Amino acid sequence: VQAVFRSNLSHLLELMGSGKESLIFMKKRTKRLTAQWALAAQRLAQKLGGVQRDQKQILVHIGFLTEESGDVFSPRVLKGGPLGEMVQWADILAALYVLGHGLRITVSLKELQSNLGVPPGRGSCPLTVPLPFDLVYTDYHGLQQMKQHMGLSFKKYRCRIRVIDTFGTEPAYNHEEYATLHGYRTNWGYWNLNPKQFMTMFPHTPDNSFMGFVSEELNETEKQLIKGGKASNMAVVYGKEASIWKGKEKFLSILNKYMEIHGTVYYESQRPPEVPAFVKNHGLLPQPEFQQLLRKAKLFIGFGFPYEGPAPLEAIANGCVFLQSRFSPPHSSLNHEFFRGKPTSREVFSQHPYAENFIGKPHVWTVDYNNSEEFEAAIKAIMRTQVDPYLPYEYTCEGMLERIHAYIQHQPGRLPEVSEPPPGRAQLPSWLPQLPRLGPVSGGGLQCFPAAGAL
Ligand code: U2F
Repeated sequence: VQAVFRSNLSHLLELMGSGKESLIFMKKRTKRLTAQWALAAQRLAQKLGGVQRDQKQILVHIGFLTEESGDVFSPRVLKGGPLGEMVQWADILAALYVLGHGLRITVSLKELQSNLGVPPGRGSCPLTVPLPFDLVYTDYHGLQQMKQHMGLSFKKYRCRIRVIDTFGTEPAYNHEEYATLHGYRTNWGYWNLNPKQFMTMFPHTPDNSFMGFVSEELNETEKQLIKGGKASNMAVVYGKEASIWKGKEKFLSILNKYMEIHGTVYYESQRPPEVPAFVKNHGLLPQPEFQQLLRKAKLFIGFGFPYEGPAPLEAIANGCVFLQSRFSPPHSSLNHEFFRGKPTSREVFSQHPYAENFIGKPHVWTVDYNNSEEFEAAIKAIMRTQVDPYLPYEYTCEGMLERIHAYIQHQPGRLPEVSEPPPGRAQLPSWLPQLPRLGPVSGGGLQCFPAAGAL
């Protein structure tokens, strides 16, 4: 069966189910981006000409949303908790659907079992049951659940699985024997998958694959309108959880000398004590209202956390300059609590290495926040700088569709298992759309992606 591009997403919205706050967030996003996806599908169809695409049967099992894994995210959707993962899953679903593949979506163990053909209540299935899917997209939680409940089928079919893995998994941590011998075993496991089966949020290593997400796109009229409507002295702080603001009074008071500071920090009844009185706090905003705020602002400023989220790309796409701190020494699982136990020792040289390395000035300024003069000089220079809204192609709907199409078409459904860790850093396959680099590479540059062989 041939895959046919789809531009009506209402059936996808039904497939996504309902109830959880996280699903509601994702569905609203998908609905809002429908026109953008449809246009991208048209463009990609034109680009591909009449190329034949097989329709794949795909299961998407979002493990972190299942009750069985604790579902810690859904209750925090309206409280400033992480939304980056939900942004990404919503976009993955949309892309697969728009590309015309057959989709099943599961967010509970029960649904997973019934789709896998595992008898419910049986725990692990002792037999090899044929897997009715060509591809399965899941996360680390889902992987664990599949291993527990698929019995012998898991080993047989694990080459069809793709793991959505924000920060990536380095080969040394993936390869069981190597991990065991060299101290790279983590709680997330040593799954002996092909490292290409792990798909990251940003393109930071060719060892894994790059999945990404999309940002809302502007047309020329909107771009002009935004440029005209910018308040040159308006700053929005990156951080919807109050803890991110803790200990940042010094920077906030310097910034306050020049700009009107806005925040979108979640609060229950009172202003969180971490947010100074001179800040205009809007509370956590629905995504479209957050975009509107970014459209008016000149500066989006990060204080070091969260790492590698979608918001800076949205800010840059809406014509903001993103100012962030350089990390020296770099942060990694060896020295920072957040990364501890993650299956990677990649060193992160700033809050958002992708923004630093792939976008750079004039859109992105990475400075040493410990140096108040450098910090203050950057703010002054940014206020004088004119920037256009900018969205890298790989984060447009067309870019994401093209990439996922390329993976499905060219990456074999059955990725061979690894027998030993690859000797060095993998090369990007030639069929993958290449990523252009803008701005100068500063700081750690690509050195922050150490070669697997160097470990
Ligand atoms: C990242 O997760 P976060 O959710 O903290 O990432 P953000 O970049 O802050 O933003 C996610 C979305 O939240 C939206 C905004 C972004 O698309 O439009 N938003 C909103 O709806 N309302 C608001 O008031 C403010 C923002 C990352 F994505 C995860 O992978 C990491 O686990 C996490 C921790 O490093 O950081």
